[in-house]
Amino acid sequence: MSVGIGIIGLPKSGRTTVFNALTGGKADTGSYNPEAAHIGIAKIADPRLYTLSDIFKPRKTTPAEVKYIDIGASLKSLTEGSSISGEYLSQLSNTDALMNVARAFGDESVPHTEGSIDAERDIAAIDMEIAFSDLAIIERRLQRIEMQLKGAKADERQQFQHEQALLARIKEGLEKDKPIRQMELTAEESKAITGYCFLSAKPLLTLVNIGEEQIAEAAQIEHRLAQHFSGSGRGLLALCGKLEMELSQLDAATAAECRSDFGITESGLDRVKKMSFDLLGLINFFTTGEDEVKAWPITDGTEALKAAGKIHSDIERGFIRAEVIGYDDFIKCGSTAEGRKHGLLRLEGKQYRVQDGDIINFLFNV
Ligand SMILES: Nc1nc2c(ncn2[C@@H]2O[C@H](COP(=O)(O)OP(=O)(O)OP(=O)(O)O)[C@@H](O)[C@H]2O)c(=O)[nH]1
Ligand SMILES: [Mg+2]
Repeated sequence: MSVGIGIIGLPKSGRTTVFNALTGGKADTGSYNPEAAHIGIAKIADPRLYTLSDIFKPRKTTPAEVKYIDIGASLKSLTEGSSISGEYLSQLSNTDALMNVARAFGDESVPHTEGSIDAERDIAAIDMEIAFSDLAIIERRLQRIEMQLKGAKADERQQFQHEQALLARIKEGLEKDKPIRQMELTAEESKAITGYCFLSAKPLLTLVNIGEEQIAEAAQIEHRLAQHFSGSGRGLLALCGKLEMELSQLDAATAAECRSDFGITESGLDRVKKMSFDLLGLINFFTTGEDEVKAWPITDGTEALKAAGKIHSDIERGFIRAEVIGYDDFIKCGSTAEGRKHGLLRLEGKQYRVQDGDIINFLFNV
């Protein structure tokens, strides 16, 4: 199952436009349909994958994928609770990260609910909505614990009191504008709250949606806002959603030409995907062969046995060893056989911590 990123933001900030650009989707912009969230897949362009593909010339080349969900409804309306909100909120809760699209583009034909354009104000407003959503969950839970404590036995009591104290501490932090991702929780505490799927615990990418006429200032806008809205588990970048959506519908060569006309050197979408990937703490390992060259996204720190399980449960079950060569070593040697000769192809065990760019052949027996 691929990791998921939930797109949030104020109405008319360009969420669906950005969603279309990222996923090559063709969902209607300029109107929002409360009956259906848009779900799409973005392919993560890792240049190393294509280099490997040039070498192996496989029948199939498969990049890592990230799922994006454009909920449409506002977070505020979800927290306040209407009939459809439960389902949307749970879809959002089940994502691995959030992306807030904040409007910076000016366009008279698209009125802003606040009457003016102010990205900084809107980013802060969404931060607040995220905190409110978590506070609402905590409030409800604390009330329940209060009730449960009344009839609890001694051993249960202690457990409830533990949870009560932890939630009270988190609540206090949230009220002081500190999102959960920035709180210093122990591994045990983090584990204790995973079931709540708190939104402010998720990594957050803020995407500042600028207009075409602001492209020349993109780096400055980004720099200014990133000073306030980046940090651990949090990233910010500026791009023109409308232009990126249009470019995403062209073939690669024409898109690159248009990009250079605007003085843009790098695909804004690739930057978004790369930053999402990094914020999620993901790295790629590769498998190679005549049939398929494939990038496998895993959480940084994953051990070889679990990485094997990503490919197939049989490979995890029957794991013997992993033959590993780092991407740079492989490129230097030009082939696995040469790598072996130079002692750069290593045999690793179950607990080997897979590194970004590792090319792995799992040996297994079932
Ligand atoms: N000028 C300009 N217009 C944009 C840009 N990005 C989006 N828009 C326009 O803004 C309007 C809203 O864009 P959407 O992508 O539908 O925004 P949304 O947040 O999904 O909006 P709702 O779901 O309807 O709340 C559309 O008419 C877009 O064409 C941009 O970078 N520049
Ligand atoms: Mg929309």
